[in-house]
Amino acid sequence: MTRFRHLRTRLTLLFMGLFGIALMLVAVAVYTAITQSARSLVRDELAASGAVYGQIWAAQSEQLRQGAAVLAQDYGFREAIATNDEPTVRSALDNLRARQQVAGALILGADGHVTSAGIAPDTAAIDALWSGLNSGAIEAGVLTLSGQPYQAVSAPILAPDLIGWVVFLEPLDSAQMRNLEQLSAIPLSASVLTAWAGGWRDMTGPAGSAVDRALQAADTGPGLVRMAGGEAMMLAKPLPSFEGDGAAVLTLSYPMARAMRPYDGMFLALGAIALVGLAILMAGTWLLARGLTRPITDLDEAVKRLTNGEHAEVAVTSSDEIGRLAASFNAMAGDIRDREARLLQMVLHDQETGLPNRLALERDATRSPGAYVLLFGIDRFEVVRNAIGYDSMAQLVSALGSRLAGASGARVARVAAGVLGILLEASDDATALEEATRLSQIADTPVTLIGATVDAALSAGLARSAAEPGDVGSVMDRAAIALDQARATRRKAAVFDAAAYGDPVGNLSLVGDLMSALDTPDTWLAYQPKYDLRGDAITGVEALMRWQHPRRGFVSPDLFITMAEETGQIRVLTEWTVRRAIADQKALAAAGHSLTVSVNISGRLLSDESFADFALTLVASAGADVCFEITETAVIDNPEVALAMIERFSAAGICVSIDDYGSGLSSLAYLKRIRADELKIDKAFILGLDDSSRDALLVKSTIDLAHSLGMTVTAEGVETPTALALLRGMGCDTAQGYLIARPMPLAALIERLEQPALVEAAKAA
Ligand code: G
Ligand code: G
Ligand code: MN
Repeated sequence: MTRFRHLRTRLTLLFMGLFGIALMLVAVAVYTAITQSARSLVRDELAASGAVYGQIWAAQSEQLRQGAAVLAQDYGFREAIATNDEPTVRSALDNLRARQQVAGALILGADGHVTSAGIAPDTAAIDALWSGLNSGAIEAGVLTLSGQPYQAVSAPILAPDLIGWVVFLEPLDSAQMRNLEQLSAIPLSASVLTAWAGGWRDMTGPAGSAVDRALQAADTGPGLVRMAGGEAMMLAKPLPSFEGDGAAVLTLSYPMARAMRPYDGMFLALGAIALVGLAILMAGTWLLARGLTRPITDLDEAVKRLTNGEHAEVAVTSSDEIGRLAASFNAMAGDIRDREARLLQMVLHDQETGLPNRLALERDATRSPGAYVLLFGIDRFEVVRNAIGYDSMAQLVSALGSRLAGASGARVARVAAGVLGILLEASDDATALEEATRLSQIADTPVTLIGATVDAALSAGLARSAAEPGDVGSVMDRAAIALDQARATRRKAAVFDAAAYGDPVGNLSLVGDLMSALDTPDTWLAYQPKYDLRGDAITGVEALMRWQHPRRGFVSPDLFITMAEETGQIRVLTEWTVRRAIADQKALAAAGHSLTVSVNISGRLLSDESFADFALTLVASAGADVCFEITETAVIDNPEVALAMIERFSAAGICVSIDDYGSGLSSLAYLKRIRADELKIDKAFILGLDDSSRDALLVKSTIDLAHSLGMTVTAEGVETPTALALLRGMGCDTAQGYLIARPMPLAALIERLEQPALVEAAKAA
């Protein structure tokens, strides 16, 4: 049944099947009743005809017997027989035969002599006749002459002793049978059969055995037999015969097909009525089933629509189970719709402020590709939040949001904790930037929260919604980067600058490349000599890492050091540097130059105690003379730990240097607490020494300050003799810069150290 996809088809087929079965039963019953009645009709008719024939046979026998008796008692005839007067006998026989209209007559003498008229009896027939009559077993019966059955009737001739018999014979031929057939109301066929070679003369095959079967059933009347032409009703009546018992039989038969013929029309009509009924039933059931299943079909389709996320409701047309199901379905669909709406509301809104969220803004942005996404970042968000608390911060964000909404007329979304965003329609970057700047000044008036006022500042980042070829990330990402760019460059607003952003993904893979380039010829340390102004000699070198990328070429240390710091790989890199610097220092010593080697140590590493353990062990075991230049590029996370570590370096005899002094966040407090041996003044001040008396003043006072704190001073970026002379005059201890030498590979350094030219320019200054 699974093959039928529709309930109504199944119902229709079911009903049709049931009706068909009922129809079949009725048809079988009608057919059986009709056949039964037809059979009994035929049976009765055959039985009646059989009885009639019995009477006819008896009457005919009696008539013949009387005729024969008349002749047998005739005196002259008896005389003629007794005297063997053949001509007289014959003439008497002829006369009587003519008078009685008998087909044949014969005289059978007791001595076996035969005189016949009208027939020519054969010896077999004579033998049968004589033995029957002589034994007194039979007086009348069927006698076969040359294959033709005759009704034979005898009368004894007594003179006064038995001298012979008169026998009259009437053929049982087709004419006789036709007469008999005409006596019946139904067109039956009659025939007299005689035994022949174990069967019946002229009746072979199924017909013959049908006769045998009919004979067996003769006691109960006519019976059904199967004949060559189909089923027939047959009555078989044994006739007395001179050839012995059961040697002759009368059969009356009637084919049942003929008996049923009058009903053919009726059966046809019944069949037609059944077919029409079936068709009407089919149409009716289909209509009914469709009516019944329509609401179910509707429900089925509604469920499909609901599954596809469409609106789905079904008409409630009844109050029955299906009607209630439809009503429940509608209620359920409504609930689902409401829940979806609530979910959507939740998904698209910030729970804290109720403002639309990042996703909502993103969706708006994809719908208007010409617009700009404008993000406002609340400056120093965490700091302010820690100061005023989370609840107040949420209020502050809401307040700024409604101010922005009022000023821009746009829907304000909360994109991140400290970031609000709108969609801005603008013709070009310049107008967009102007509007962004105007809007970010919105926070200039303080916001009042629970009676107190809070100052907030906004920075803005802009990005066009439609991505341009080569743009990174989503528009939200680009706007967020633009916000970072604005903050980094201390602008109120900035449009996303792809060039300035660079290629962070590429940079990330760069770090991976760098890690695998360590200990290959692609990486090495370059050394820049440090010139001692008092002794006029090279006393040390600074190790500076170099990397020749197989595809990119020379990569600036500023880039890869920063990347390594930001991805956590700086430790591996620094360990490599320290190891290599110590090895190179050994090589230098072997060449006859004992120089202090300065290695740059990132401020980031000063929170990693295990790095200190590693470095101290390595330096101690090598007995190396190294100086650690602490670069302050990154914020030192934990000053306490950093200072303790610096103490450990000092205690282990490693010279500690404050690198790039003046460019970072160095404060007097920092100088006071750090236990350093050397201060390296940032090259920015030294490069400006020639033409800025202000820089000269700063350098001079820094040198004095460092000296008074017990530190030596190194000046970086010494490019001119003038600068060197000035530094010398200011009491600077060491100079480093292009004037003396650029950073160079180890081999070049060893070569240059042999040449007095290296220090000549510096000496002269
Ligand atoms: O060598 P260059 O001249 O371009 O140096 C750029 C920056 O890279 C300098 O500030 C220097 O401190 C830093 N630098 C060079 N090599 C190393 C190193 O091995 N480790 C650390 N931490 N910084 C280095
Ligand atoms: O570690 P530190 O930041 O001090 O690294 C020194 C940096 O200064 C290196 O990048 C080095 O190449 C660079 N440098 C060294 N001498 C000079 C110089 O005389 N002029 C300029 N412009 N840069 C220098
Ligand atoms: Mn340095």
